[in-house]
Amino acid sequence: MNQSKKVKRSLSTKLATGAITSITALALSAVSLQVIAVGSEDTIKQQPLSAEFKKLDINSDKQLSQDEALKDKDVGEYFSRADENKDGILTVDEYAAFKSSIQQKRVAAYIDDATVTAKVKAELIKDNGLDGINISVETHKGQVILSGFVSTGEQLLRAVHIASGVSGVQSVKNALVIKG
Ligand SMILES: [Ca+2]
Ligand SMILES: [Ca+2]
Repeated sequence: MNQSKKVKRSLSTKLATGAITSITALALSAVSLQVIAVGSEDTIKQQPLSAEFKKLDINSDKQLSQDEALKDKDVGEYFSRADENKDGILTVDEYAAFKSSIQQKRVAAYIDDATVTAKVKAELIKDNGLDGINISVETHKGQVILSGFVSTGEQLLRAVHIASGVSGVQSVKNALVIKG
């Protein structure tokens, strides 16, 4: 393994650890997250996950029964998906593979939402008809929420229209208020 790969691996290990405790802790810029996420594809057998596995494995038989797995919210809910060979128990490999795939999806979803927010903001700022208006943009799973004040109904419709046209936007919820 070359040096840059090693650095990436250790970064992505940290990322994986953060994703377990709180996804909101990943409030880094979308750009740096994207760089880290690229390296996270090969982090299946990292320390943090095997440590978690040990904690869950109450009877220390190196496998998780469905009851033991219940204590982990992700795996408890999707046990059969995590149990790849369908033998009713999870090995550390099955557990780690499932957990890391979930974490990667979360990171990817977070990056997507942050990117969509940035793109919508950029488009709104670019638009002359909305000049000087401060619109807040939030995105959750592709749903964009616009809030703040506009001067006219026309501006409101324009903002919603612009946001709807941004790639990655699933829907736009309007919470804009027309200043009377
Ligand atoms: Ca066990
Ligand atoms: Ca299994």
